[in-house]
Amino acid sequence: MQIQWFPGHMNKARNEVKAALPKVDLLIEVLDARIPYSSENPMLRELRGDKPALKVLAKSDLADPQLTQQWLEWHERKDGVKAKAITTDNIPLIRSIPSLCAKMLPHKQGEGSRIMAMIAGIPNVGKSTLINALAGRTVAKTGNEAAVTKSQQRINIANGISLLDTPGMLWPKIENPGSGFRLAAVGSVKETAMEYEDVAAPIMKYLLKYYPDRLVDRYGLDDVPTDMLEAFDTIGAKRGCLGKRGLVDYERVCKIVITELRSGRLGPITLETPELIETELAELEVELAARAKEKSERKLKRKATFKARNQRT
Ligand SMILES: Nc1nc2c(ncn2[C@@H]2O[C@H](COP(=O)(O)OP(=O)(O)O)[C@@H](O)[C@H]2O)c(=O)[nH]1
Ligand SMILES: [Mg+2]
Repeated sequence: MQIQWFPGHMNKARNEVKAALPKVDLLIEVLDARIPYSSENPMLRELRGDKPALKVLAKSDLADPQLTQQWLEWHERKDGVKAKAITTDNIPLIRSIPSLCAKMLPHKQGEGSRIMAMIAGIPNVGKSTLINALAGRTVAKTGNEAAVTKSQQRINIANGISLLDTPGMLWPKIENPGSGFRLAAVGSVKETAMEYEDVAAPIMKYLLKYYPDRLVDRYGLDDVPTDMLEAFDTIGAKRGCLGKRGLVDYERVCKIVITELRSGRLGPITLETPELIETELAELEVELAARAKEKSERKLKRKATFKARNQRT
């Protein structure tokens, strides 16, 4: 499954974030705690330069607490920035963010000086919800991503911190195919750009490996299914997803599993582990190298053909 992102959109998003950065002292990058690697924007580190940053793993109520801890450590180690898990309905946790930001910029503390912060992240990670939670009132529209508001109001939050009311919009990871289906599974890809079956099949394989008991509990199964197909067949039958001739309607059962996963009804689940990502990245490197080799061989062949043809004339 490949996410379609157009270079024009990506450039526009990058330019908007770039334009806002000079006014900003600190960047808060929001990630989805269920996919703490795949919801990261590959470009942001380069864009922010030396500017202090805080990574926030939002929706941690939907994620596996043990893996959230591992991912926080992973991000802090990799980027040398502070990382924090939040859920937007936990007010004390939200209140700790401004004081954390203030501590990151000690030289900016003092009378009259304010710290300007900007929230950035890919669609659907919880940026607007976080802005509203920090502001203590509704200033940003949540849910469906609206067109970028041009206003960019400053909102005073706490501890001498001001926040831009419009989040920086970024695009998701597009090279790693594994990231693609996980982004779709949590709802960061438009429904029209995905097929439930393409998303649910690899997700089911992951669930069978990492969370088999949750499947057994949720769907009242007698045993852990031996493979992905058996899982959909059994769950489909249990949920009455039978089509013609009593065969399981895979589209329907796939949609049920993805919907229940998204809403947290399968329990708190994280869809990637640091080890899994390391493996995928190593595989991706091999594939990209193979693609590059193929491309350069094609180029050489074309040159040789051109040369041979034109020597004869
Ligand atoms: N369970 C849960 N849902 C959240 C949390 N934060 C945001 N959401 C939901 O995630 C969806 C997307 O949030 P939104 O703030 O619009 O994301 P944005 O596109 O990054 O601005 C909304 O339905 C929110 O209600 C959270 O901490 N926990
Ligand atoms: Mg939003």
